[in-house]
Formats: sequence, structure tokens, C-alpha cells
Amino acid sequence: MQDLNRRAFSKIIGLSGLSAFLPGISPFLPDKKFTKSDFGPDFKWGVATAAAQIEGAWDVDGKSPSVWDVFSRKKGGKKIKHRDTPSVSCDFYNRYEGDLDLLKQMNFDVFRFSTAWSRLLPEGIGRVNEKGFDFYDRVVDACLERSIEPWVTLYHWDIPQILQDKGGWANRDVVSWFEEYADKVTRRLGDRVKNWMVLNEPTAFTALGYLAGIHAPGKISAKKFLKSVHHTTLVQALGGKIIRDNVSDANIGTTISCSSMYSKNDKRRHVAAMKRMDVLLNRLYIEPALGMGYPSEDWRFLRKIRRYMEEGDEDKLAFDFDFIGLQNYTRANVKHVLLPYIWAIARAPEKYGVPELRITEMNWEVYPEGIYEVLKTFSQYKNMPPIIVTENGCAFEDKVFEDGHVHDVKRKAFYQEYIRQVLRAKQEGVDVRGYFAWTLMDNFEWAEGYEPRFGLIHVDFDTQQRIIKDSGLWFKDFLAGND
Ligand code: GCO
Repeated sequence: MQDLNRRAFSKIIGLSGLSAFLPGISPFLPDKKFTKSDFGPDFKWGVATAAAQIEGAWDVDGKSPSVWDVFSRKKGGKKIKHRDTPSVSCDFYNRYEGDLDLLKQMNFDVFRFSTAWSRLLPEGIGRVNEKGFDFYDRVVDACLERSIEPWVTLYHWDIPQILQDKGGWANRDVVSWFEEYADKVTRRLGDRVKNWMVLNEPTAFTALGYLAGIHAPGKISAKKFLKSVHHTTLVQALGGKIIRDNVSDANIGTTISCSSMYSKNDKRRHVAAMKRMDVLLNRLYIEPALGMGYPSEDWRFLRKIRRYMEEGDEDKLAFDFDFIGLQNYTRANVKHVLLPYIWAIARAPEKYGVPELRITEMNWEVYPEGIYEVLKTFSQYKNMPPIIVTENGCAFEDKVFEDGHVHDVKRKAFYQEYIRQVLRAKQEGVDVRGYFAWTLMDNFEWAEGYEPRFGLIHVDFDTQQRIIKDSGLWFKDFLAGND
């Protein structure tokens, strides 16, 4: 497990509760035309980003190091591809106005971004860094001036290192640390920001950070993993309550990564492995939030979480969210392996015959039906709130052509086909109310550094020059109603 990188782990992670066996290969290119108006006038179209991936300015204006600033420098930087760090990244901290202009040029009306805890409360708790708050005030105002709705994620994986030094998510105190942070951010921005997400993909930062050890803080410990899961689940619900208390007319959600699930074949051990993986990838955070408790019947290891629960905790896991953000990239084809705790791994797409054309830079299969499948599956939960697709996108190698453009044919086709599948789910009655592309511009892709490019905008990291890619130009036309 230790030497798995995220691309490899994404074969484990990445992926929703449908069990089926390898179906035929789906067409990559769309076979039916659709338009923006098919989604209705109130459907939200946005792009998503995260502070640690775009801002840079890692030590500027009073910001303290986040867990990613430190993790990316550990062991001479060898935890991150090409020893990249998030120090400068897209320099969004200084360039946000121009970047929001580009977002507007592509005709999006939502900008999803996260606030960096270590910029706002450099000691994690206590003292407030006014310069940090000024920055987010300016970003929010710059959105509103351009008629862009700001959608804010409170936590996108970047806990202050100072709190990590005290155990981070594995220390129960994180619940009160987060409470203070969330309270301060929502009081300050809540007069102008009405759309909030508590957490980004908790499975990723708990499992990759504490079980696989490939993301910050890079630990491998079952105990720490289970504790971090429980504390994160408490925070997920508590964060919702804080927003409800502090922000009038708030639209409150949280985001969950999800993938449709397949097993290698119908042998019992592979099907059981797929069910465990389904718990980890899809069910672990949504079910407690919906008042169903932890899904430990299909992954018995989770029963140990009881050891870390205090009296009354059971009643603190649920929250009545206004929406759930689902984030989908690929599917999981799972088999049983001798990997402790989970005893399962998602197979590399080439192992089950996926052609190269349909495999992204992250080694993820392009599987558009998967987004339809997860939307259908999640919508079957009792009491499931409306859904927003808060992330969907892909990394392919890009180049700037002689004509100065980035002709990213595969990315454009990817978006067309996935969005068509979102429409299919919507037309079959799934209450999906928005779609946010991942992501605005090429950025720091965690342990993969700057190599995989996910942006609708190409960034030259030497000059900070931006070019809207053909995929971004397609959105521009589509969202103008011209395509
Ligand atoms: C996630 C994160 C993003 C990633 C994106 C591509 O979903 O993992 O929200 O930060 O960059 O998913 O891997």
C-alpha cells in the first residue's frame, strides 16, 4: 500500500453502489445533441477549485504552512512527483481578478473555491489573520461584481500544520478546532456567500492520508484512520449546523467522491471485495449524514470505530443538508487482494481491456455512464437531498499548438459525454441541480504535482500565462446557448 501513488490508489478509490460485471465499452463521443436549455433555467453551471491547488502565496501576508506545504517538502520533496510544491502554483492569490474574468468569459455563473484555514487562523485556533480574511473578502466581492455566485468549501484538505503537529484529524480536538474556524469564516463571509460546502471528499483525505499514506499527512495507521473518519463525520454534521446558525438563507451541502462499482467477476470473494470498496468510496460519509450510521455490515473492520466514539456521538452524525455534492471521475473494477483492512483493490483499466484512448493521465478510465449510475444510486437513498455535481473532469496531456490554441479534443469529448449522462439521469427524475467542472485552470494536483493538467484553462507555470483551451471554448458556446 505504501508505495502506491494516487494514480494507483485511485484504482482503489475513484469509485457507487451498483454491482454489475464488465459491460460493453461505451462510446466516448456523444451520439445525441443536447443544449443548455435541456437542463432548465435554474440549473447551476460552475467550475470548482481548491485553495491549496491554485493560490500559491504559501507564506505571504501572515499565512502559516498547511499540511500540504510541509508534506510536499518532506524527505527532500520525494513524496510529490518532480518534487513539486504548492508554493506558487497558479498565483491565484495575486491574479484572482483576471482568473475570474476568464471564468466569466467562458459563461459560467458559479465559482467554487475553498478557504485556506492556515491563511485565516495561522495558529489553527485563536488569532485571526486580517490579511487572510481581506483576501477572501476581495475574492467574494470580485465574484459578485461579475455576477458570479461564490460557492465556498470550508475544508479542502489543507489543515494547518500546527494542528497536524497535535495529531490533526486523528485528534478529537479537531472537532472544536474546526468549530472555531467554521464559525469565524461563516460569520465573516456569510452576508455575501449563501452557498456552502463543509468538506471536500472526506474519503480522500482520511484514506489517502491515514491508510495509504500517499497524501498529507502521509501516515499508515488503522487506528488513526478510524479516528480520523469518526472526527471527520462529526465535523461534517457540526459544520452544517454552524452554517445554519450563522448564515441567513444558506444553501448548505458537503461533497462526496463516488464511483460506480464493478467486480472482476461474480466469484464471492471479488463481490465481497467490491462491497467493502463501495463502503470506503461511496457510503462511508453519506450514510451517517443521512442518519443511517456507519455502514459496517459490509466492511466489518469499521466496527472498530465504536472504540473511538463517546457517549452521545451517535446522535451527532446526521445533518439535514440542503444538497449533497457528488464528485465523479471514473468507475471501480474491484478484485480481492491481500491488502490489509480493505482486502480489495481497483484494477488498472488496461487490465480489463480498456483501450488507451479511454484512459486519462491519472490512469482513470473514461466511463461516462458512471456518472449516470452514481446519480441514480445516490438518488435512491431515503431522504436524499437534491444533488449538485460539484466536480467532474479529466487530465490529458496538452500542448499549445502553433496557432496559439490548446486543441484538447479528448477533454472536450469527455465533458460532452459526461454531461449528456447527467442529463439522462435528470430526465429520468434524479433531482440534480447543477454541474461544476473540475477545474478552472491547470494546477497543483496533490501528490502528482503539476504534471496532470485538469484545467479548462492552460497555465504556463513559468510565465503564468493563461490560454482558454478548446474545452473551455466549447463551454463558452454551450453555456451561451450556441451549441
Ligand atoms: C478531488 C479533489 C480535487 C482533485 C481532483 C482531480 O476530488 O480529488 O477535490 O482536488 O484535484 O479530484 O484529482
